[in-house]
Formats: sequence, structure tokens, C-alpha cells
Amino acid sequence: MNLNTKTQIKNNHNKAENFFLDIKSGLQNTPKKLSSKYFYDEIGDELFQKIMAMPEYYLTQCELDIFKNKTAEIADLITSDSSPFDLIELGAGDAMKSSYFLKYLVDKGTDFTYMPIDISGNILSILQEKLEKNIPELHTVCLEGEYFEMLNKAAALSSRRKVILFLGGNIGNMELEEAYHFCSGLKQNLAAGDQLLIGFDLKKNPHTILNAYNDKTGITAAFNLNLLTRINRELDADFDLKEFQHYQTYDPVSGACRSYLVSLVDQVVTIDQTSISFKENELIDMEVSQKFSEEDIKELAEKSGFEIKGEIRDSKNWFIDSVWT
Ligand code: AVJ
Repeated sequence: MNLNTKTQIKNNHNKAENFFLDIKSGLQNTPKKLSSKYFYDEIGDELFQKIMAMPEYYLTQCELDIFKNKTAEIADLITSDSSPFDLIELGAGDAMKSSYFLKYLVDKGTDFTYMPIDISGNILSILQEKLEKNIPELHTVCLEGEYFEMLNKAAALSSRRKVILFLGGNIGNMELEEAYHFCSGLKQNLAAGDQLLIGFDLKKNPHTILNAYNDKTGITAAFNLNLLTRINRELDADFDLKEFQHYQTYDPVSGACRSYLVSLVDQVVTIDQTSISFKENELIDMEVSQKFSEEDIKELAEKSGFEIKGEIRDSKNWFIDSVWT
């Protein structure tokens, strides 16, 4: 296959059907649960960009600090083997942070193809336009779909060495058990010499963490509630948004920062033909954003079969990008 600069590969097979089944089974669960991976429709993408721009949401600035100011260090870790490679970014979004790294590599004449993977085709189109304008020399292949499915696609397209980027604390959206499972699966999919650069938000003052997810302006609340709007629109449901309230928690012991929607009244919501009843104060578990200690990171790497090759921290020591092999 000829990998030109504008390739975009989608996997929309059963997308709507899977969304429907996932939402329905999540709401029939006790406690009720929705997956945060569905936050990212067009409005969700916009709201997340607003979150990244909020002063409370320190994660963006921390990882930007790493990618802007320690670019050479990252490149040294990743290009110590000088062979050409595929740079595959999981959950690339608008590549706000990684684009500094991409520019750096292109300017140095590095031979690589950038393969962003994202569940949102909308954000990938935005990304592609941005990259064509700002880094026209870059070879990009956009992959729209779920992580492992699209990783397999990427492997089928090219047999070059792989460097996987998993930034922004995206790993935090998994429960710890899920994260072990995910990293082990990744390790098994990679060949010797492949690398993973993975971002972790560190445990820190609990107020700082809670504030990042509990902003006074209500953007994070709107981000959560938007999933109900999406379900109303795409699955013909009748959630009344006024009857649900965002509630955020952070447990500094486990490092789990969790968001919920609270039903404010006894109510019945209909999705397609299915009725879902809510008791007053019943919760929908919406998202976990897991925070890590250095020991947690070491344990995760070891348990999943990786070796830590190096790590880069932001100047506040709030965030780590760890390079595993
Ligand atoms: C995109 C997963 C990194 O968990 O910090 C931000 C998503 N949720 N505010 C995170 C999010 C609420 C974010 N990640």
C-alpha cells in the first residue's frame, strides 16, 4: 500500500450498533455505568479542548512543558535506534502536545510515519488539516477506531519498528486492572525493540487534582452531561438534563478521581424501546481519571512485562512521560 500524506483509514463497522448495546447494558448494570470513551462526539471534542485550556486543568501545561522544553530528551530516548519507524499515537485528539515533537523530528530529517489513532473521526479531520498546514513534510496516516483494532491495522500496513505514544494521562481512564490488561496486551502486540511512551498524571495535593475535574465554570459538568445529549440524539432517548447533576470525587489513597451523574429525582428514561428507571440520588458512574505514584508506574510496567528505559518529568514534577521497552 502506498502511504501518501493524506491517508485516512476508518473502521466504522457496527459502530452505531456497538454504541447502542454498550450504553444499554451499562445502564442496566448496578451501579449504572457509561463509558467515557463515548464523550468524544463533535461537541465533546470541543468541550475537551475547552477543558485543556482551563487554568485548573494543569495536565495540559505539564505535558506541554515536557514536549516543548524537553523535546531533545524524548527524541534521544526514542531514536537511540536510528532505523526508520512508525510513530503511532493512541487517542491522538488534536495532537496538541505531540505536534511539537513531530515538528522537531521532521526538522531533524528523521525517517518516520505518524499514525494517529482516535475514536473521533471529527478530531482526526481537524488534526489532519492542522498538520498539513503546519508540518507539510510530515507523512501521516490517520486511523479512526478503537486502540487495538487500529493497532492491528497499523501493523498490517507496515513492518517498521514501532514507537507508541499514549499521552495526556489517557491510561488513567482505565481502572487499574484494565490498565494492566491493556499494557500486557500492548506488550504482546509489540516486537522486540518497539517502544511505548506513556504519560502518567502523578498523585499530588488532592485539592489540586479535584479542582482540575471540578471547575467552577461547569465545563467538566457539561462534558459529562453531553454524553446524555449524545444518547438522546443518536439513540432516540429522552434524558432530561436538568434532572442530572455532575458530582466529582478524588480518593488520594487509591489515586482514583471519579465523576458521576446523580439523578435528582425518581425518573424513567426511555432509550429506543427500553425503559431505565432511576431512583432519586442514584448514580451513573461516568469516568475514572487514575493518578499514579512512581511505585504504581514501576509496578504497572513490571507486571505487564515492560522495562522502563527512561522518564521525563515536567518542571513541577506533577506529570511523567515514561519510556518503556
Ligand atoms: C483525556 C482522559 C486525559 O481524564 O484527565 C478531563 C479526560 N475528563 N476532564 C482526563 C477528562 C475530565 C482526560 N483524559
